[in-house]
Amino acid sequence: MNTSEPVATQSYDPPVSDALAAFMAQGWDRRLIKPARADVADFAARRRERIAALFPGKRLVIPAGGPPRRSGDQSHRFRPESDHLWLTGMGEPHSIVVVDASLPAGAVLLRLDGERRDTDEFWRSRTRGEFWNGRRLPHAVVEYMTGIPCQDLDDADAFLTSDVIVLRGVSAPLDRAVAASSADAELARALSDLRLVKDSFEIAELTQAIEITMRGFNDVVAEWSLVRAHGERWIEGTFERRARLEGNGVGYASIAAAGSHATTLHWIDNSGSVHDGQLVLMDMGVEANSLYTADITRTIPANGVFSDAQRAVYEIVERAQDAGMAAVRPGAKFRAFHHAATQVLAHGLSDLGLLPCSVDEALDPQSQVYRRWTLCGTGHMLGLDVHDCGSASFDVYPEGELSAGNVLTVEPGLYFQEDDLLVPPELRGVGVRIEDDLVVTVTGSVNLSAALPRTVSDIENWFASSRSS
Ligand SMILES: [Mn+2]
Repeated sequence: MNTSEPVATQSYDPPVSDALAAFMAQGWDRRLIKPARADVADFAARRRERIAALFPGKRLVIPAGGPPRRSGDQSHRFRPESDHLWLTGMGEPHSIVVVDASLPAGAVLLRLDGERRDTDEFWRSRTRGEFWNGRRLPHAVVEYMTGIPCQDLDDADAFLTSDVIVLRGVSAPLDRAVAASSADAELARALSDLRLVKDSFEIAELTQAIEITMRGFNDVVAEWSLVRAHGERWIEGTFERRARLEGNGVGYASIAAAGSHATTLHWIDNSGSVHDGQLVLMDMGVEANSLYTADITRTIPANGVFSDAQRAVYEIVERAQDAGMAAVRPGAKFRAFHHAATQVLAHGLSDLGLLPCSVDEALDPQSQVYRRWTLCGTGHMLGLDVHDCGSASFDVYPEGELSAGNVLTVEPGLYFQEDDLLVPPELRGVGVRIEDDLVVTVTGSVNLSAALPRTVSDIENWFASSRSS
């Protein structure tokens, strides 16, 4: 059935000849309508060239993964694997990027195309259907955005030849489809090694994530009377509202830890109340829409003023962080800032009369007894993942040297468990951590989160001014 009708020309329009009509009907290609090329596209292209150069003649396969199962038939919101995002600037569920210099554009993006209506998948599939999960971009649009040719995910087998190297542990179907190789771990390591040094796009995105995070902390302090009324849950909810408003969400599970909860390093229940006399430790970071995350910790008194004992502990940690941050510069060993900070912590613990031996004895690698109260390292790389580049070579990170473009946290802490008989009662259940995010520059470093109140007086003023306003 032909449902088309001749188009009536308005009487005042010029008549249309058959030749014009035929001429107008040819010579178009809708794919030439170019959406904006993503800002990250050129950076991602260079990243693909760099990883390809490390594996000459090889085919590298890096999946984005899919939404993780929560319970029953429910999934968590999808968040792509960082290596995939870093190489493509895209992060669609189930997508796979193949990097191979022998391919026409050096890479191909295997993905679910948009607008398919030739099967009933679009309205029936809970996992892939557009009517369940939202419209997908057509291949042509993604090609313009990324500069990477796109192919249907259903045609992936043609690209998964026998000797490919796969980023494992991200996509179970892909892991099953391709035999494991000893080179797989090398690929994960090489990607982490390359991601250690951030390009200008990444520094800008991290800076934005940190700025949003600082606004989130300010939101929490501005609502402190509600925190007092409702406890840790109000901290989590208030911060995460800011994270969703201006970013993708939080970059890791927020830690809102009042009183002795702060001595649990990863307290993420955030279900406790907040009482006068407690310190409240908040370790929270916004993940920007580009999926770069901040990671900041502040420890503040519930009633806005430090007690003498709390101030003594806090100022030890503050001095340790000062020493740590001062040791962050290009050419320094990665571990140097940790050693600088722990020196101060050990001296502080000695000054508090807690060490069972001299400071030198405690710092001896054969002893390290001060770690009863410091528990963990002093910082880590930061980027698309909060603990970034976790697969990097041991001799590059953590045994390597810092270089310009590294972004890392400096976060010393002291943690006195509530059942610790070796500390005086007034310190039991006190946990203090201070964490800022630094970028290594060619001459030293810049604290990107320096605008957030940090010293004892800054924090007490922060409270006083937020209450009066
Ligand atoms: Mn951290």
